[in-house]
Amino acid sequence: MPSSCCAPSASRADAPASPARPRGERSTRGQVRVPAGDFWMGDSHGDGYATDGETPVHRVRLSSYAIDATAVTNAEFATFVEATGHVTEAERDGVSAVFHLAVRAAPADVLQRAAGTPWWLAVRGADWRHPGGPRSDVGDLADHPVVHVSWRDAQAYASWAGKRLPTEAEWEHAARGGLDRARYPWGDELLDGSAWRCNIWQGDFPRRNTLDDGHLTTAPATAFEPNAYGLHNTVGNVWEWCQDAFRPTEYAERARPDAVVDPRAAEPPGTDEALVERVMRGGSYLCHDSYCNRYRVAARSSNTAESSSGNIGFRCANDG
Ligand SMILES: [Ca+2]
Ligand SMILES: [Ca+2]
Ligand SMILES: [Cu+2]
Repeated sequence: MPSSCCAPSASRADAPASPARPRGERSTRGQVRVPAGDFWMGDSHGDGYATDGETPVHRVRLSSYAIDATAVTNAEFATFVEATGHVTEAERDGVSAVFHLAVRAAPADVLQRAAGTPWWLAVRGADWRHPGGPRSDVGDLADHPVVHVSWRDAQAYASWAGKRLPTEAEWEHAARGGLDRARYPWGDELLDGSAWRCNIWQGDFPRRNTLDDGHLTTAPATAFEPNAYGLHNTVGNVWEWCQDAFRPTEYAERARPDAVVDPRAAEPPGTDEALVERVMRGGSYLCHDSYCNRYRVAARSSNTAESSSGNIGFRCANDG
């Protein structure tokens, strides 16, 4: 199943939605402003997986908006948790998905392998404070993106912070940084010169990582050069939740001669909120040509709103 190849879905016990909390006062701290404009959304290169729905390429017009320059970090998420007492879905459920080479847990805490993706292990006690499992912590990772957060956790953070999640169109427009129809935030070539420009996988997936880019799992949120809009690590590092519900047919239904204005996916009616497939963008430290080339600005993936794993995080946006 393409949507689970980079990050498995959780099947959590019935859990109540997070308690409603007062919304924080609007804040654009850490955000860059993206001016109103048009761009071509989707895969102009024929690189994508057909089932992901990266085509047809279509013209999109966006109002101006603001978006975080980096993914939300562990330090930022810790401030939120201190202020609100928020308990993430992974903490409440007591389990989250960890890449096999990143597991730091007693054997008894390694519960199962994900079907079809045996490099994903369900680890008891893996959560945002313990990204590899109970024998790990975020002590040295304050400036790394927070992971093991579900879409619903991301919503709770954004609301508290006076922000919101980006729409899928906003995410892609910002990640492109004005380079129309390019593959990556810096152009069309993965490597220009010898230095890596993003944190993905080098070597033989999933066993041997040569660490050419310096990172087996997450890199600091500001690692690597930002794009022309000032955004770091849109592609690679961690997948990033977007606001929209995911449908592979979304672009096909939008395509029309004139630009689509401020698109957002319709909310699916009558579905359990926890099980709605939500868009994730940008790929992660596990992406590799041989397995999943979703480290491109056009690439799309999804997971259910309750899911979490060691390679999914988020950044926030704002109107205006
Ligand atoms: Ca890497
Ligand atoms: Ca990313
Ligand atoms: Cu991938």
